[in-house]
Amino acid sequence: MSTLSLFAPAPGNALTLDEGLIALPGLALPYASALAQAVQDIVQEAPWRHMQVPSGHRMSAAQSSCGQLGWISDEQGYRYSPIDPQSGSAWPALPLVFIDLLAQIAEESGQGPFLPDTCLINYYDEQAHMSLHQDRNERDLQHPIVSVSLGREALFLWGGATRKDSVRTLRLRDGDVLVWWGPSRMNFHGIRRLEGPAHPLWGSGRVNLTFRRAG
Ligand code: MD3
Ligand code: FE
Repeated sequence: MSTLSLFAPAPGNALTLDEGLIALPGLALPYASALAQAVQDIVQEAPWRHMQVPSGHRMSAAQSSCGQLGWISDEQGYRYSPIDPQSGSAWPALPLVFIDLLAQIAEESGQGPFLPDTCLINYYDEQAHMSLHQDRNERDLQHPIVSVSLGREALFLWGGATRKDSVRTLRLRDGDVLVWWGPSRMNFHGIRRLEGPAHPLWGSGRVNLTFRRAG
């Protein structure tokens, strides 16, 4: 009897890095200027803010959201909300370039079409990081999460199913797309720091888009 591999071969430029983790290096590069314009438009409507976490600490990464829902954290806890508490109105819609990019990601990853209802946008400056955590506030944890890295490189921390598991590092570069599903979807992860030179569009910062189906 032979053991079947759980690592299904993915088409095109897709690399399978782990069980449930597909990388599409540089896939978003052709969209760079349209993505930068779209993020600029979103943060005009829903400005960057440093949210508090329930412990009372302030996040070092600045955040915004678009889509039907947006990510909120405060002393009350973590949740998704259809209203941006800062403006009292709905979040900006997902811009067309995000939808176009998602369609290409679906095609290149070999995953089915993915219909997110939110995109969380994180902004990291020189000082920002994101501690090791799991993402578990989405209603149905079976849906994949798609992340898109823009701007300066970052050292990504990628752990396992429990906090005790060993943590590996992965350098996330401008335009890199990762699709997290299955077991990888629940893995601990974080951002240690930014690295490398400034970026022509984003300067010394880094932006990360995470597309989620949260509701
Ligand atoms: C693995 N963001 O927003 S992107 C987050 O670069 C978050 O801003 C980081 O972790 C960032 O929650 C990491 C890669 C990523 C995003 C979401 C994941 C990896 C993930 C959700 C589940 C598992
Ligand atoms: Fe996360």
